[in-house]
Amino acid sequence: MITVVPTSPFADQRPGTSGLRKRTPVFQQPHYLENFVQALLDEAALQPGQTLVVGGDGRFLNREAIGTIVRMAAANGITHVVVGRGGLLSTPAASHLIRQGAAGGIILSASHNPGGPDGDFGIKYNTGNGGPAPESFTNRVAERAAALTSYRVAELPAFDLDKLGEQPLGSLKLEVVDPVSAYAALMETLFDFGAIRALIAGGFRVRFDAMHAITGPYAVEILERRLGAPKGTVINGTPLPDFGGGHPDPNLTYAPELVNELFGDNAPDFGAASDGDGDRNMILGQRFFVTPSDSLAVLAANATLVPAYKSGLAGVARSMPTSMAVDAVAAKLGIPCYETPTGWKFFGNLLDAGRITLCGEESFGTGSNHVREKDGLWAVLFWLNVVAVRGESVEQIVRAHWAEYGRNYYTRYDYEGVPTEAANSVMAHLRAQLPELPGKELGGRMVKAADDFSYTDPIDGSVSAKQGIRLLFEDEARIVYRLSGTGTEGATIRVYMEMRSAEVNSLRTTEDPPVNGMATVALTIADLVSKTGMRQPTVIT
Ligand code: G16
Repeated sequence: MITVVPTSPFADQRPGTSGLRKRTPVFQQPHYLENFVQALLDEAALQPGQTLVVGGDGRFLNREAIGTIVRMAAANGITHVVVGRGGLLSTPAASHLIRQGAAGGIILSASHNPGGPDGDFGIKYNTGNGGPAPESFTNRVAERAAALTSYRVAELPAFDLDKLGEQPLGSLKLEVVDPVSAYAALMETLFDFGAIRALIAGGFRVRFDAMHAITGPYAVEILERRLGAPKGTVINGTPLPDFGGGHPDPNLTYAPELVNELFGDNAPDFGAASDGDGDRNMILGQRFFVTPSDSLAVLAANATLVPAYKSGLAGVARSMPTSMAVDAVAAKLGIPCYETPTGWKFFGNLLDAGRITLCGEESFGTGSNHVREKDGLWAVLFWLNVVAVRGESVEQIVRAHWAEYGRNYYTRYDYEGVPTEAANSVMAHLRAQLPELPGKELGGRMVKAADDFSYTDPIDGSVSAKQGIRLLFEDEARIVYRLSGTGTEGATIRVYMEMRSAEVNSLRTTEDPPVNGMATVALTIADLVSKTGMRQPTVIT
């Protein structure tokens, strides 16, 4: 039986950088999730016979939300839903499953944001290419959600998300699949598992922190079972609804257990972590942190050492605020390097059109054309494959890279929980100064150009304006300001600073990088401290 439930729209159902992310209690309001799902399903308009993939990172509310989505899918005429067992699917694994012939997928996650009753929840739609729906789609979803008057939900026989196989539910076939096996098989086709296995068998010590998030089962299967790493290589490997109270964001601040071990005595050779939904990664060597921007550049430079990319890269892409380290690699390889706005969705068209093979972001995301999401474990395996072939440590590889391509120092200051008006006033103040900044000297550097980044997609011609304020200096240094599109409380101002240096090997990455000297200029121009009242950033990466 199908019920049409009358509802009224919520004022805040506009997806951000990556779907709709809100505090969990917001999603627990009556009709809140249902309204948004109805808007998604209306816009996706799946036809009978088409498949919808559904899964999430296992955070609080995941299972209940999936139950609701299955009932609403049935009521909206969808005849085949594929769900990961227990409702679990990492974001890259969901992308892969969608690409196996589904029309689209719904992914439940608030990524690296904490979960639980007081944490965050999120939902997004991926299209048939496996990638996050483009802005044109999410804008229409927002319009539909803002005008919604009812949603449809079906009464179904009981179903079991923990039972593998097909369950007929009237006109809907629910198929519960193992969340790991197809993804693990895909990884085996991309990388030289034999070489990595031999590296590990030879005593190379790996530690992977799954942060009690989705990648635990994937990492145990791939690193411990298929690659022979000792049991215990994966720590915090059981996904928990509240991530064990942690903040599943793989960086130097939020992965202290891993960081302490890798920077301590008797450190393993290689450390890595992934986030809530498994698409981000952090790479560490022994007492060595690889910045995400450098990681992208190193992987691009070494791609031909890996089976999947042995014939070379068609091109690379990075989001605008990501450091320009990969640009230097692209220039040397003679391949195009695209600069897109922040948001993985902007890489989709370039990947689909075959213009790029690898892409990445400063926000701990790296990926390739194997799926249409960034992929944490993929990046770990890529690094292990490169280490196995080169026979050098992580630090040696990065230092050799700097020596060859130059070094981009990079830092990001985040100001979280800023009142929206104050954040908007910072951006407006910057925008107002753009015409007069070129030609000015700031902190000993000459401003070459200043603009508000606008992107024209080279494939479909769509334009995304106001994607971040850029101050470009004559010596290739940059300061970038933008508002995050993933926060759930107030606004987050991000200030990105970058400079290139010939002093490539004089400093360890953990020492205060010279780029921090740019902060005074960045904050003064923005009048950030007086407008926000925040003397210090909340997070520095
Ligand atoms: C999402 C997007 C990324 C983006 C990141 C941060 O990642 O997919 O492209 O870089 O958010 O975005 P913002 O700076 O707007 O907060 P994730 O891992 O959170 O899904």
